[in-house]
Amino acid sequence: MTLTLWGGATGRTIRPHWALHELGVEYEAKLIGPRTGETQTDEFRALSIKEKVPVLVDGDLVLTESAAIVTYLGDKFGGLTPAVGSVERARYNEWTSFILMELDAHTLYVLRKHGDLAALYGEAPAAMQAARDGFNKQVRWAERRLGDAPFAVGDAFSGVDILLTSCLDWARAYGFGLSPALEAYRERHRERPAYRSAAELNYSIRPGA
Ligand SMILES: N[C@@H](CCC(=O)N[C@@H](CS)C(=O)NCC(=O)O)C(=O)O
Repeated sequence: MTLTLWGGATGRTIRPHWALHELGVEYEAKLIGPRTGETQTDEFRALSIKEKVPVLVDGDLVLTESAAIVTYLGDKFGGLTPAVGSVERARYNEWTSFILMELDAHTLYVLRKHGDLAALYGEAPAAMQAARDGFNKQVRWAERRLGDAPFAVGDAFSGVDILLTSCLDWARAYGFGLSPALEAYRERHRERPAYRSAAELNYSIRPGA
């Protein structure tokens, strides 16, 4: 049965596209963008009343949340995720929670909400400053944990590298400086063929205003 992945145009939607390209899994891409009205159609709302992308459909399974989709794909197709119960899996989970909360939701997304999307969410200069400071503080944990290692978890590319690179791309787009080691890590992963093909697809559409 063909997998269907809904969504494109953003640093969150590239995550599952990249995972599918790494795994070499065929799928149908329904490239709808945020704030285009396409997440509010009856067809899409029947899948997710969150009205947010990405969404994966695999038979009867409708799965939301970019990190959950990447992890599901890794587990299902045998790559990108360490074995359940291993130390590596504990580290995978630790990194995933850290990236989603400390680099995505609490900091970069706050900058997005009250920066580019201030017309929707309102101006909040103090929250913006706290988010900038918070990102600079939290990213130090990633720097220290990663060191000069090529991969975040163990000695293989994993879903964590997808999530982390997507946030580092986002941070660079927002003008954050990264340590030389983090910048080298980001550049290396952006050179992967699967990143390039996924990015070409994901960014072939643009978000709405
Ligand atoms: N925590 C979710 C966040 C999903 C999310 O916020 N998606 C945004 C695009 S990055 C969206 O679809 N917004 C819908 C809209 O604004 O129309 C994830 O990681 O998948």
